[in-house]
Amino acid sequence: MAHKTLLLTGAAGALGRVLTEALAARGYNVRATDRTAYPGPLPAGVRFAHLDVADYAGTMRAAEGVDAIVHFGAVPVELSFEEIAQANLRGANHVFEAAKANRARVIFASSNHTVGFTERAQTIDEDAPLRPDGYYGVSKCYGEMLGRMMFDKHGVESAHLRIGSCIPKPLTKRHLSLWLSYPDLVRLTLACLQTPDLGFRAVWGISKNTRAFWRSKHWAAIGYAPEDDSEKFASEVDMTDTGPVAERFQGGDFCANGYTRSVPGPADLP
Ligand code: 15L
Repeated sequence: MAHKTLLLTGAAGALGRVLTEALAARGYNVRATDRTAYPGPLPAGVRFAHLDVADYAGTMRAAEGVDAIVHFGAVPVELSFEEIAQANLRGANHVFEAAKANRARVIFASSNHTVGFTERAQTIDEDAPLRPDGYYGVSKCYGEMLGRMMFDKHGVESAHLRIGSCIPKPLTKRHLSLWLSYPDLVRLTLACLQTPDLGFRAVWGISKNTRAFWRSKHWAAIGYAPEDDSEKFASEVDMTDTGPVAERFQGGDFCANGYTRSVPGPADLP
């Protein structure tokens, strides 16, 4: 099995737990880490250790001898720049330094908020311009640029999963376009671990949603074949939007959060 020994950061989070269980069940040797305790019993064969990725020495130690780092240990929402910088900028640096030292590949939890200020009416591929919708989105763009540099300069491979809304089922109109089911998250992560030549890629992280905002240039190449479609929940979701900014842009409420321009907004700039 390729890339068998894994360091998983953020293992105690919702997506981290899904991956801890799924990867261990498929025979990966998972070193699960987080800065908070793992809630509930650990899956058989998984070792858990406390790790804050803002700690350089701790991250280097935790990654000794691994084949891949599945990096989900980050602030997942908009917070102050200082809080985001500590976890998402420093943490990303430490993870990539550890990957470089161990010749490991990185599967990095990036986000739809790297392109949040893209209008919903547009269908884009992964080469569309970055349009982050806050410091959180900017931090994920930083992770992607760090991955680009680390590949060009040192040959460290990485996939940056631009995850949409990874929740058990879609709840809003926006989710219908951005939903990533838990089983598809696992399929996408496995594809990135198993593909022989990952190189550097930013990859959309959604299911095969009928109403997707995105089409992918990379899914076929890495062997990701999503199986779920949000459409089967369409009659159950809340179709009202939360305001003119949120409803106009793909990032939704993250775009509206702290927005000080007069509506409509940046798409009207020359
Ligand atoms: C994200 O990147 C966040 O981590 C998550 O909390 C959700 O807000 C998600 O995006 C989303 O846009 O639904």
